[in-house]
Amino acid sequence: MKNFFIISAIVVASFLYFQNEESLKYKFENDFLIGATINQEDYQIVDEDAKAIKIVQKDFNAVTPENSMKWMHIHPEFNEFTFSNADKIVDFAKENEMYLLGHTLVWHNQVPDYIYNIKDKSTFQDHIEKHINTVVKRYQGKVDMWDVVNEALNDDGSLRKTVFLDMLGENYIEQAFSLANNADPNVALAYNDYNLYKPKKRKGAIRIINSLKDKGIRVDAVGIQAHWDLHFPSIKEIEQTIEELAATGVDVMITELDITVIPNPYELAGIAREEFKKFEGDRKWDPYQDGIPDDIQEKLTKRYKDIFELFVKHNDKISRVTFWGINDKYTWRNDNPINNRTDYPLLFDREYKEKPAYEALINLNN
Ligand code: 9MR
Repeated sequence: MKNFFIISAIVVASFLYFQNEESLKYKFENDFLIGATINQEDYQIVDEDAKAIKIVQKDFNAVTPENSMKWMHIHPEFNEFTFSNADKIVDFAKENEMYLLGHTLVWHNQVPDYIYNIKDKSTFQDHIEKHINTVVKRYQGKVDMWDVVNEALNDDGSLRKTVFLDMLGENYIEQAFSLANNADPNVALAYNDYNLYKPKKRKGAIRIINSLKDKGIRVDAVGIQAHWDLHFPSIKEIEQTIEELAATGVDVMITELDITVIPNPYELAGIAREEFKKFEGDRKWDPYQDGIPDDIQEKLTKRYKDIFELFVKHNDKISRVTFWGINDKYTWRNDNPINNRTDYPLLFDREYKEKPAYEALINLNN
């Protein structure tokens, strides 16, 4: 009998402990969903990076496949789909009752080469239809929202020249949303882009959303990617972005948040990817190889605090905030555009430990 009471007490105590466990998803449960990405390439789902997976389970209630659902991975050949990695993430989201974002159906990047060899417009048209139908239908009832079109705009608000624009003309965006809607009328549909704090680009996004709506084509959300740095964009610019996008009537989501702390090679913009090779290992572009200095850590912490205070203030407009990655070890920032750098953009460090920015968010007044 005595043992029974001791065991029951332990069970109740652990239940209470885990209920109160520090966790971003509980912290912001009345504000918005909190997401992270899971990558397929060399870790996490494939190699079962257990530590990263534990973090996702403890702190997050939304997940985005960082690469596995992109065209080149899921539809690598004209007549071939490879679903295995995406399926693993879909199963993971289901087992853990997480919101799942499908990323992404139509994007000019990470498309397989065969796409460029389709010369006939009607074949191209049929093919994009097949792609959207197959992928969306496969994950019907499992994916909560699709990034239907990703990064269709130039910074000046005009449409980016892509293979989709070339082959289908300006209304490829409408076509993509209609096809996604026909494939699954219940899944939410989003337009996703970066640099939306730039007024001209933001206008372009608003134009896309309004024109879809005017034509009676369903669009439910807009994704602000949020690959930002310690200073830009300003809180004021971010606020204006959230307010103006929300005024279109669609949900606003922060879809790819990370804050780089190392120099952004803006001045190198425009040079070819291979040319960045010569900067690899150069301290000028990679100053914190031995660790993040205290003052930079403090700046990062303050930056995250300021940004989340703003998100909480607009919790009536923002329904999800997703980080682009889990910890600093595997962020895309380490390899873009210069390979092998040491960046610190996320809330968990290279040892999977919570950073001061994490604590600042857990202690935020919301
Ligand atoms: O994080 C992704 C990285 O692993 C890929 O190599 C890269 C390829 O372009 O894409 C990264 O994710 C991008 C996302 O899909 C769309 N917005 C920008 C993200 C960072 O580049």
